[in-house]
Amino acid sequence: MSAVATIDELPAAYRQGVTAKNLVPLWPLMRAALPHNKPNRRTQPVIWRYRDARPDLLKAGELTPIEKAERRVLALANPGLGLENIQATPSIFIGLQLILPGETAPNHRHTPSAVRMVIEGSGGFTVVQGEKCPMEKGDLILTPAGLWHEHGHEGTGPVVWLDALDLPLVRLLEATYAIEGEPQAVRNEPDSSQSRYRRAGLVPYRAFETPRPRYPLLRFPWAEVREALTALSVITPHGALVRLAYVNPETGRDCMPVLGFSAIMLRPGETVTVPRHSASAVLHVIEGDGEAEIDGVTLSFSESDTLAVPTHAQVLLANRQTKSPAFLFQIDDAPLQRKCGFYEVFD
Ligand code: GTQ
Repeated sequence: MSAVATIDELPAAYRQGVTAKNLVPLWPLMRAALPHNKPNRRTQPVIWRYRDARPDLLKAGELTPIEKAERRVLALANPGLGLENIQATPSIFIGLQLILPGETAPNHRHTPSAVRMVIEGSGGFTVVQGEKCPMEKGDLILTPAGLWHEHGHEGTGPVVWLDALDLPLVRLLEATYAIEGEPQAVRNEPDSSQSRYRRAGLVPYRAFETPRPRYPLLRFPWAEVREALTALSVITPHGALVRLAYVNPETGRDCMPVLGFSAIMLRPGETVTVPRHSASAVLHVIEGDGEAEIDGVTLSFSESDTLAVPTHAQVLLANRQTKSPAFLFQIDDAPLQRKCGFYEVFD
């Protein structure tokens, strides 16, 4: 088809007439709304370096008491999307949260779903629906939509973690709200990763008709994920991606409705292509250093750095170290795109 008409081609009187009735001609906007072959993306490939953000986060600990912050968080905002919109990608909010010894981030629940990935410090914990989840470096904790959650810190020194929420999506739907609650009654038992779901392939016995819990496993300890990746790396051909998905152990499928999670291991000296897909993503460096090339933009990363990956982007990852592996954690909106029926993996 030839080029569509622009708005200027319409008589001024017609334009004013429709505008007064809250009507808008679609055809001049058609290409912006539905570009040919590939989406228009405002999301930029960017990196937030932890060494740069850390002093500002610790300073916030001095400037703002937890009582005045509710959650003491610095948002990682993608400049392409407007800083005030606090979006790392169109669907993903990312924050760095600081909690100091003895502090509590009060109990609440809300419509967005969240996860935490611990960056530094020891002795932090999150209580989700009465289940106390310890938080050590690299641990992933889920707080799905509607579940009560509060954070605390029983150790010494600062605890910092990465928050990932589907907040931008829920805001777009004009459906965000939170409810404050009294502190939860904590069950005196180990979290489900240490009790009900101790090993892959084994789940609590139940007759098959009974409903399965929707969110059976809320904590994925990093020590176990790291061990599983290392074992997988031994049998993975060179050039292929060593990667594990975090799933619901009762279904084997996505563990949350909107956001998906995976862990990638880069073997010493390895450079790999990540299969290109239609979802936007955030990469967080759990361990190691190297380079990411995202749509031709090269960004060198170190431990605890975080990167934004636009939809449809070409991603190349390289481990700079020749003796030690690197580990990255990926958050993406593939589960949402699958539900909407347009998720694609290319090549
Ligand atoms: O810890 O519950 O980064 O409610 C943003 C909103 C963290 C939380 C964030 C939140 C939380």
